Amino acid sequence: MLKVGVIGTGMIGQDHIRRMTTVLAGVRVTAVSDVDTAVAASVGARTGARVHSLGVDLINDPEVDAVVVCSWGPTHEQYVLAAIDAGKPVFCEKPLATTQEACLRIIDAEVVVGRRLVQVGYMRRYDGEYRALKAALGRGVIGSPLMMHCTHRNASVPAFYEKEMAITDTAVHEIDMVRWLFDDEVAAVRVLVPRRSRNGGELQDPLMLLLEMSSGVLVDVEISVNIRYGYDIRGEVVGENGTAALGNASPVTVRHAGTDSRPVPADWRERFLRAYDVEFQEWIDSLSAGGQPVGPSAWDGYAAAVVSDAGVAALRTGDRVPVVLADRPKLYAAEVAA
Ligand code: NAD
Ligand code: ISE
Repeated sequence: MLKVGVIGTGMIGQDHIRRMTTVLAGVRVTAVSDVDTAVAASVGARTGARVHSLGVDLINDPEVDAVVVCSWGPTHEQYVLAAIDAGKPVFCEKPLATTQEACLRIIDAEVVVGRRLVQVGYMRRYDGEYRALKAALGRGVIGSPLMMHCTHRNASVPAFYEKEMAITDTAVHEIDMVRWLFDDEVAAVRVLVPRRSRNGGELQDPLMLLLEMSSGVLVDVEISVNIRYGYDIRGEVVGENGTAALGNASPVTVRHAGTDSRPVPADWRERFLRAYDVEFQEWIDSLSAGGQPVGPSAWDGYAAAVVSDAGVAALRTGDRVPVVLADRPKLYAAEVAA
């Protein structure tokens, strides 16, 4: 039984605690921590996990074999580095850290240890529809991919959400996904800004991100974070001989009074429910078998951060910004996008 401690008991922290407590096998949440001590205490009371007021005490708790970091992005680096220092595997929600320099510090620490301890929460790699899309591309029937159209719509975002977060917090999922889907790196980024939605206040909402892959594939990503009607994720690859798109499967279609309608998920918890389950079960199984995590690595977290930094620069300047990655350490050399 893998004993897990969770730092950050907000929305996704509580959702991951729920799945590790009531859905998944071979895992027990033994400790929780949050700067909001009241919320941590209530989660502890509900689950029986012990409560630490400091995240670092949770990491060093002998009843914690592995750490899950679900606090705000700017706090990730300190906890991931402390877990590496303690020699404990750490699953860190995206983004790995909020700057590429911080991601490089994490990579350096992991390289010194000489084995993988870090996995980053890019869960789209575990989603049935994205996996089917990758398999369809692998079969080659649509020929070489030429372009991809992506849509990332949130019904709303929290009050603390800032302009750049459309790229660093939201589109970062597409940034990771296309690296994995095409087994390729992003070479350059552009951002186009359409007329603003009145639902978005001071945000530049929506916006359009253009990613140029090294192969020449061009990816456009619409990011709308106040679309109101629900959470809508789409993707379609255009190849030489055809197209392949996410199925957007819906559990039900209702025809009534001259309309044909399907429910739209409310948020990421509903849309990616199964993907998070598979992501965590695979992580738990790999650690329980005594191995290293095999999901998105610190290198993937770093690469996504470099592209997202380029996206923020493109948003500020209107320029096409090239992406330049550091040399990939040997520790991550054998990685194939699984
Ligand atoms: P949230 O605001 O609901 O929860 C974050 C929690 O972290 C809060 O309870 C806050 O008190 C706590 N916290 C802040 N600073 C802390 C610190 N120094 N130490 C310990 N706890 C601290 O936010 P959320 O929506 O749950 O997002 C948390 C993280 O998960 C973010 O990095 C976000 O990008 C990521 N996330 C990922 C997905 C996904 O689809 N993979 C979805 C949502 C959020
Ligand atoms: C949130 O942090 C997520 O990761 C969601 O998947 C994304 O859709 C949302 O825009 C982010 O704020």
